[in-house]
Amino acid sequence: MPLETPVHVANELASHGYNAEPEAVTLLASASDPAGALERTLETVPDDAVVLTADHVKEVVDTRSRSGGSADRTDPEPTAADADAPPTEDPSVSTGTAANESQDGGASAAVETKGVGAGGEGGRSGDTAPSDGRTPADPDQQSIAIEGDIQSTGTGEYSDFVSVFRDRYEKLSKQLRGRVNHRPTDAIESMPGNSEAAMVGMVSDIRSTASGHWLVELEDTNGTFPCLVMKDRDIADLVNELLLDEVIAVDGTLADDGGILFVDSLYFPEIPRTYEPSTADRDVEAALISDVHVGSQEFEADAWHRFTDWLHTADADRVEYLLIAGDMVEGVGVYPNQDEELDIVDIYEQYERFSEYLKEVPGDMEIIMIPGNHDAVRLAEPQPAFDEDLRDIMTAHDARISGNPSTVTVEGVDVLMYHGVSLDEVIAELPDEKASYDEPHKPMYQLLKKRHVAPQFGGQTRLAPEEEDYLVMESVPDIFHTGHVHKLGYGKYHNVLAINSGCWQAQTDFQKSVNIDPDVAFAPIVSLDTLDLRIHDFE
Ligand code: D5M
Ligand code: FE
Ligand code: ZN
Repeated sequence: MPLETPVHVANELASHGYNAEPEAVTLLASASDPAGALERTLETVPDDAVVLTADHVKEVVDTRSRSGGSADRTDPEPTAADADAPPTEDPSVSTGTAANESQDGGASAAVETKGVGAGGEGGRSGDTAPSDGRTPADPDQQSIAIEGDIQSTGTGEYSDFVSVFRDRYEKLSKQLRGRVNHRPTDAIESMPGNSEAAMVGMVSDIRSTASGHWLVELEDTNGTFPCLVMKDRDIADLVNELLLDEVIAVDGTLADDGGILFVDSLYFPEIPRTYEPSTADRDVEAALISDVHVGSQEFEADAWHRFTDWLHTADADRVEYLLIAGDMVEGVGVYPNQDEELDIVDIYEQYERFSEYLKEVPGDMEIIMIPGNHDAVRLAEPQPAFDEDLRDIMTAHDARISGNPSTVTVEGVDVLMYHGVSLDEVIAELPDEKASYDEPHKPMYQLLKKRHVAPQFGGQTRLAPEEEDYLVMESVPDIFHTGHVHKLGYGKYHNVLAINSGCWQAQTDFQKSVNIDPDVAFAPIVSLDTLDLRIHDFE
């Protein structure tokens, strides 16, 4: 059996009696020789291990020898490797509302007060419709602007790869130029040995040397130059965070013969620490969800009903926006053997059903949605918005539809919505303390720091070469909203609120085989005037 897909790897491991961490599976599947890697891992894993961990795999597979080392994090300014900023319990994020707040508290408060609401348009049909405690929103006060509905011009030819890389380099080097006195590679090549030099470049290779130092090759529009990060320097810890194809800046001193740069400082494009997010002018909230997976046998319809019932209560009066970050439906043929777990096998019928579920959302709420990897749009990112056929199916609630990623400005607050496929890769590549499934906001911090939603080309995440690199974060978002990994996590990175919403799909067989324990039926609700969060659990 070929082993290149994670599901094959997971099955193979299961047949040897192993459960595996998702990260271990991803690492094995992305190894150059997955079958060999798996065999070697099984040979070396201790006999008493029940769960195969990413560390087991890393011992055998060449993951650029990022053994992770938990060296101190003394971060040189201003590179600020603080993807370890306060996680979930950050008081400025969670406003003291316990994670299990009122799943039915709201519903039971749904006394028949001003029974107007969205009724006919958005109310649930049938006799289960909740009595509407909700005061309808005033459309004159609402505002939304959306950027991200790209028109693909890429043809997949070599020249497109050149343009997309050039554009990435241009956009990100602009952000880094202020940090260092950049010299192009050909100028550095002609500088005498021992000179001080700095450059902005795209990471084209990362290797460890025989003596344990790091050789990072940087590429600019002229060529490449080798940069050496000594293992005993504080900045060596930052090498753990590097991904191929991201753009960074370095400065340091050239070797005696001028052929290599000894790095003193390393800079990421970064979110400025002093960033002050914009907020709305009034007390209004947005619910941020993703990964609904309608059509899957594991879609949690009851939890969805509890959520939409709650939206009709007075407790949700201020919730005027619903953002859905991809994977509306389960799709078909997304993963091998997926059909065994489908409740609805026809993709259009899945969207029809999804559209029915959307009707339960109060009609005065604005809905904004982007596609994910299970949706019926091209898989390669940037993903275009749903096409006309799908829009026609989903007209019921008049939702706004855009591409993945998109920046949605809701009452002045810029929300960067991205489904999140690259999170799997960031989690697989980086040490646990910097990115893990249990704390999905941390890999989001990494993307913010790199100012790019999917830095690595040619890996797990499929990227489409376009004339421009639409995946660069040219401006700083106020809120970064992703999904995909089916885990709830949130925190602030340099004042930007990062939220990974959970999902509405219970654990699938695949997820069971790789120990993914999804966070099901949570609705993070963010106040747009304070950026405070309350989390509702509808499980
Ligand atoms: O992704 C949900 C999460 O589970 C995400 O972290 C990918 C992972 N996943 C789920 N099924 C698979 C298979 N079959 N192979 C690899 N990774 C998988 P979602 O996009 O909802 O499927
Ligand atoms: Fe999903
Ligand atoms: Zn997904």
